[in-house]
Amino acid sequence: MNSAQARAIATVPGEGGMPKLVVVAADGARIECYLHGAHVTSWQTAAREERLYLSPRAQFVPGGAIRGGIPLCFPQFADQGPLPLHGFARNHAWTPLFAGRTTAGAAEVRLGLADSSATRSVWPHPFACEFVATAAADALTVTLTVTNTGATAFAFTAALHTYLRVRDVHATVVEGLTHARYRDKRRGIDDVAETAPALTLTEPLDRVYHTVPERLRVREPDHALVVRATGSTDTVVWNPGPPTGPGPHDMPDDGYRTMLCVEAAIARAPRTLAPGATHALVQHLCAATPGTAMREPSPAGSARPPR
Ligand code: TA6
Repeated sequence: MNSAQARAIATVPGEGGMPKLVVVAADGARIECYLHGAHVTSWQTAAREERLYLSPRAQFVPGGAIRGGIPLCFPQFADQGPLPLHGFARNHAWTPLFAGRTTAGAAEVRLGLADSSATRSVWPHPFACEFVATAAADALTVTLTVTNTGATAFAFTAALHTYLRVRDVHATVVEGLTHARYRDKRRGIDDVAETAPALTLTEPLDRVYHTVPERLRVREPDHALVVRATGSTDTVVWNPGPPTGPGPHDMPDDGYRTMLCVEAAIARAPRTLAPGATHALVQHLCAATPGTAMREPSPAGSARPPR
């Protein structure tokens, strides 16, 4: 894409004057996505219900990370390597490739990031990433596609670090993890089997589940969300709980009460990509009625199937 085409994609000034894409589907579902980090900061269903948590103290500064929404972690998950926490993708400005409606009327944004002298100075690999977010009705699909554009293989870890908005995390449970094995980062234990029929969040939690079913359900008393992931090997469940000392500067002390991260990740073992190879990490979120059985989320009316 040339710069004239990039200019044709309309952005609006967001927080801190940073450009963002705002797209509304034919049915009213809505996505906001900053070019900075290709960071989705808001997803509203067609019923105009916001389903992502964005910290009221989130910082919008070049080079920084936005607290909430869907941070993209690439080419490193967390502190699993020499790069800054969660890699550099969330701290770079991405190029807008598309913002508008699909032929099916869904709201869609598409952005790209390729290696540059800045990325090569910390991670010496040619790559191309594409991020697509598509919303319609009660569903959102997000896809991070990574291609090795170089001549030698590289390995990476990654995550769609989704911050779900919940009414009260203490009244929220995650269903579907029973028997999955996990590493508990807070307790320093590894490869433990989940025994709870439903994971409660009455305490701070930081776990990487590595034998997970494709589908989970986040259930609240009057809300539910089905989360389905493909192309991931791990599911991260994180809630920091109340700060025990001075809290993070970009989140209120009680912010943990209304957020829960459920992340589609490649975390436990890096994924190796041969020259020319591509890998797609996909997360589908679908709002559901709490009492109903888990059902397959629709691919958010996307004109293209997730790759
Ligand atoms: O994905 C969970 C996690 O790795 C936690 O261990 C916690 O550190 C978190 O991410 C937050 O990362 P951030 O850099 O956004 O503060």
